[in-house]
Amino acid sequence: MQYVERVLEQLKEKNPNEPEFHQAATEILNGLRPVIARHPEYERTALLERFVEPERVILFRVPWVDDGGNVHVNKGYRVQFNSAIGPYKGGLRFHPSVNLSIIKFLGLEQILKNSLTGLPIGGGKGGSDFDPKGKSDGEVMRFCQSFMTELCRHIGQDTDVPAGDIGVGGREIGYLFGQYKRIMNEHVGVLTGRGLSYGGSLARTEATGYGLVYMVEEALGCRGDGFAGKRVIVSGSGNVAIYAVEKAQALGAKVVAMYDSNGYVYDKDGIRLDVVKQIKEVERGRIREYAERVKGAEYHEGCKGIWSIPCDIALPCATQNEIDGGSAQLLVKNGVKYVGEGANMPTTLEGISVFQQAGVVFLPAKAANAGGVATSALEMAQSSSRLFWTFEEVDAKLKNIMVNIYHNMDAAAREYGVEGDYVAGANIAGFLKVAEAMMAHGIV
Ligand code: NDP
Ligand code: 2IT
Repeated sequence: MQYVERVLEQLKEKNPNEPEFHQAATEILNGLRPVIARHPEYERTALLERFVEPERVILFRVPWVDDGGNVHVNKGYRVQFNSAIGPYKGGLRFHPSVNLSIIKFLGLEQILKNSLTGLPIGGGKGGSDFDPKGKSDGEVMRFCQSFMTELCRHIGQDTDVPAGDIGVGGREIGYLFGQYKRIMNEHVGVLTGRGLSYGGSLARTEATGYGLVYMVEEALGCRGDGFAGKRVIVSGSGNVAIYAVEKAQALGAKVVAMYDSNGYVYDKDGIRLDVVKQIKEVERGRIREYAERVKGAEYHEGCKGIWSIPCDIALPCATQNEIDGGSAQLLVKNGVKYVGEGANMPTTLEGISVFQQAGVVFLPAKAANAGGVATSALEMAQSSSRLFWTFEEVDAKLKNIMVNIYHNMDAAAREYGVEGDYVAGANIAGFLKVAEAMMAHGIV
């Protein structure tokens, strides 16, 4: 049996009931076939077997007390996946769906994404099945304090540097940081996405969404095109989605739809982002309220219908597997030309193949959403030098990184005989550096 098949088979056997992890590993290892063919030493040193096995998995109890005095217990996770090229780096997700499979798929993706940024960061991910939705600030604070009371012994500015992800934004990072500082007695860059008053970086809030649009802009530009006048759909209405809309609109696109987990809004006149920000960032409300406030806008229950709206560019920015094969076919039928993944693994394997077969320019998550973690690494650089850069400086570095990632994955795809296949190109370009470092370190 071929090496890639054997590793995937063993992975499924050893890690049953982890469908998201299987999916991410399948996508990655399939993309790496041309690399494996050129490097027989990888099989001899069981490089892929080591690559898909986390260096460390930490599972812990998170007890906390709600406002009514009731005691709750959640699960806490930190998967320290790969530290070959730098300290573990990756977000924390607080969402009721969180389980080991989801954290492992995110961690595996993160290794290659972080490598693609060109900055010295390894891969990790963590989180909890805690749901911040509907909780008071006090409840969220007590949960974060309990979570960090255990996590603090496993992380550090040179060991593992968490950040935000779904359900973890500025508020949560503040509470987590406060508890870390209190227990460890050190004010260091152990988390990124920090507030500007305590060591955060300008443009980190905007970075993932802006970075996504910078990459799509580069892909458009290389084909003699641009965002101006394009119809765009952005799924989600959280951090990544909001700043993707902001930058796409600034470049002249018309964003016509967004959603949250209850349903989507369609605004034929173009989404009014000030209204979305007020609902989501200030009031922590639901997207349905948009249609109550903006004349001519429609609200539809359920998420899937968003993909039936005709568009030129689709930017899935909510969660994994939000575009399945059927939704991809609908998008293609309605004329989509570019798909840029803001969320992690938002397209199923079937969906990816539908897009690629139809000639859609498909920009995979680990490349297209790398702007967030890249700017986190810029935050780490600023913290350790005790110097802070202007918004314009950080934004210019971010743009440069996104353009470089685009060209690196494009070049890797060409070099390995899969021109235009950016899924393979991103996997290859990200993997080569990690593999080289792992080979240099011996069997560890
Ligand atoms: P937020 O929590 O800010 O927003 C998440 C958005 O996605 C919300 O609108 C949420 O709706 C929606 N959503 C979540 N789960 C589902 C679901 N099961 N079905 C439909 N909608 C859902 O998170 P982020 O914007 O930070 O993250 C979004 C995606 O981007 C994730 O995949 C994350 O991993 C990825 N990402 C984030 C980065 C960052 O810097 N923040 C960096 C790179 C990738 P609701 O409010 O109803 O739950
Ligand atoms: O998926 C991701 O890249 C993130 N959630 C951001 C991670 C980070 O460390 O900034």
